[in-house]
Amino acid sequence: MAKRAFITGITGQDGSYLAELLLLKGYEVHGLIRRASTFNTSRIDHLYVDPHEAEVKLFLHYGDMSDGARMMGLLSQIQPDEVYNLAAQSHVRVSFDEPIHTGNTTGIGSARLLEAVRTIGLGTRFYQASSSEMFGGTPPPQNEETPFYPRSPYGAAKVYSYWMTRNYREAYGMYAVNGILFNHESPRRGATFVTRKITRAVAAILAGKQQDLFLGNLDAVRDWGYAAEYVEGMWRMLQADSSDDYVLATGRAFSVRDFLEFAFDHAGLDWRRHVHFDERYLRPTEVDALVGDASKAKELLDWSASVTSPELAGIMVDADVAALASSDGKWIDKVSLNTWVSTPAWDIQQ
Ligand code: NAP
Ligand code: F7E
Repeated sequence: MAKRAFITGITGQDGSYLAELLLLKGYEVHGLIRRASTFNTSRIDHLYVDPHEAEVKLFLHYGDMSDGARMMGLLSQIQPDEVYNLAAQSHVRVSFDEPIHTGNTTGIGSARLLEAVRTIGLGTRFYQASSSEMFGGTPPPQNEETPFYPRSPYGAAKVYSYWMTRNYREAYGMYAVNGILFNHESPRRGATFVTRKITRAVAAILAGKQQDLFLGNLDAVRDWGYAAEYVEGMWRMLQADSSDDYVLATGRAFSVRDFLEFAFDHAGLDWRRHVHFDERYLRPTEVDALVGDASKAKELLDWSASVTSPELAGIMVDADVAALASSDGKWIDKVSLNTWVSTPAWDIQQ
């Protein structure tokens, strides 16, 4: 019998890579998607199979992290072996604008799902997408023993989900793990996270569609890995003999300025001629430095990251240049030019 997995956040960056990985491993994959007035499945459209032509292994279900009754109903119906909770309002800057919504989805949403898993009582294994943002103000290197000091509503919501996951493990003996993942990026990264904002700008500047890129704090230090490698780590956490919490990271530290250098250099451009400061991209409280120590995952899961930030910047620039070229330059017209460059047309700070 094929294993059955349920993924929340399947339309996101990580959800799309995880769905690919699990399908390759022979799983039947079920994903939760939000009903939207526009299509939000572009990252998983390539996995669609026409049920008239082949056996379907990927099923999508409407639902929302704010709707616990729906989760209960879905899990009773699907009866998954593994649940991956990846859904979240995942943008740190946006969480300052929407703290209550972020708490409801990124925080209490996990509790709704844990409660549904506990109630169906089938021994389902549970993965929680915890984040290095939980460490926030605690200086690096950070590992599983590092104290939390969240510096945003997003970080605080993730700390709540982390402890709920541990509590369900300890109170009810559930197989429930926290993957504490440091920043991981890819050509599928959301366009308003700093790495993708930079690599898309590089492609647009090369194509002569854009001249300026507006950014906030260039001194922030992050440990950027490649998302496609991190989903393998998630899966391994659910295959271990017992449940535990693990950090996934590259262990390498780079600033936003360094990433700019890698991305612009890769395209033969000088970032200093294009990048400008805009205070609207600063956060009320910043996380200065996140650098992970993933030695526990190496030792117990045999997982380690092989792609580091300089290489990742190249992968992302190449993908954005190719995407722009393959759409014959028309992509820039899909939305107003201002939404693609760094100055939003409306006053949303991201
Ligand atoms: P992402 O691209 O922003 O994807 C988030 C997913 O959550 C999307 O599928 C989104 O659906 C869904 N979602 C948001 N609100 C929802 C709601 N109320 N109900 C149902 N679904 C909802 O995030 P990601 O980068 O793939 O990250 C995956 C998870 O890992 C997130 O929980 C994130 O917080 C966490 N994390 C990420 C990183 C990182 O560096 N990427 C690091 C540590 C932890 P739509 O497509 O409809 O918006
Ligand atoms: O910011 C600085 C910004 O938004 C990185 C999420 O996946 O990783 C992500 O959170 C740094 C910050 O990611 C701009 O101030 C400068 O210091 O790409 P980001 P993040 O906040 O680290 C963690 C691990 C998660 O869990 C989250 O879900 O870059 N920065 N200028 C900027 N950031 C943005 N977005 N835009 C700028 O213009």
